[in-house]
Amino acid sequence: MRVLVLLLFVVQLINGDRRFFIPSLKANWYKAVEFCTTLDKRLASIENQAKSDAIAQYVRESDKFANVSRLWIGASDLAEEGVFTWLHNEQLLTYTLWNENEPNNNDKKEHCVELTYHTGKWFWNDMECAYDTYFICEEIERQCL
Ligand SMILES: [Ca+2]
Ligand SMILES: [Ca+2]
Repeated sequence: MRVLVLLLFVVQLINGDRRFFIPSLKANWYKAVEFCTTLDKRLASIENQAKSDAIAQYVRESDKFANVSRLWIGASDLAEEGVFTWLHNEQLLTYTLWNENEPNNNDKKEHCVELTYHTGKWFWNDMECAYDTYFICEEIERQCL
């Protein structure tokens, strides 16, 4: 059993965090949602600090980090202005990591949430959904029946 755990740990180290995936293409938020779905995944949600840290680490270790400074995640206020919810369960965001003065609904056009990297950290920003950028998909947890 210990050997197995150790082996899994080593595999995890080699492969990085397999929960997440950043496709090598840019897309608007809607296309990003669709693309993750076609991979049998979903646009990532970030419900807590641990997940936020895991995603930050995944991006840092990915081969795309040099190119990626903005990433769509699966939240928006498309249903009701100013009320941000997670796409997959329509729940209000409880944990948030908004940048200073965000979300600002700039030009009254910003309804989709992106991760943005600057000054060495990731923050959230509301952004125009039509903007083409990278995005992060995550595995969908499945209940064992
Ligand atoms: Ca908005
Ligand atoms: Ca904004």
